[in-house]
Amino acid sequence: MLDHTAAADTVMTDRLERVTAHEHPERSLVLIKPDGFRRGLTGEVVRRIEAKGYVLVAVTVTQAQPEQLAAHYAEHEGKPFYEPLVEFMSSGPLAAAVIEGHGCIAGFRALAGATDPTAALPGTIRGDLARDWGGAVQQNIVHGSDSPESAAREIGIWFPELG
Ligand code: DAT
Ligand code: MG
Repeated sequence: MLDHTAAADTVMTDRLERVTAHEHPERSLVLIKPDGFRRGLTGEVVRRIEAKGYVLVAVTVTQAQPEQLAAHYAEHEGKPFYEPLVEFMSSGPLAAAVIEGHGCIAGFRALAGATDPTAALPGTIRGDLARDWGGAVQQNIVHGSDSPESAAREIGIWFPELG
């Protein structure tokens, strides 16, 4: 015989889990780097994010501060491209955004394409919109968080009010 109380509990649990899952979908930190911002590609990047189905939680235009870049790129300190990278990221305004949606961390990295714009496949942001200019650092239009831990850390750097 069906236990109506247990059945109702199960339905309620499923509903709560669904509600909870939708209330806390994954978030990622996206930067439209100074090359992308300068070239007027912010809208094109946001268009691709929205066309994919991810939702903008926050977006702002800002001049990156040295402390923000030191924190953001701490993992690359000491690498040959680190100083050129910080200089490039300081070379003009950038747009920072928090996007939301299940799987959006990996999903945006797929939209962005490979780090090296020469290798990035056509159809990706970097493949379609970026190229190698022969400099010490690759200018590749966008940054996207690479893990949930990075996303939480990076959102705290660029949007302390959301961290
Ligand atoms: P990604 O931005 O794809 O996560 P990353 O975190 O390894 O790549 O490096 C940060 C940025 O530094 C990258 O977007 C472009 C630049 N960069 C990385 N590796 C480089 C290299 N070998 N030569 C020149 N620039 C590089
Ligand atoms: Mg990275």
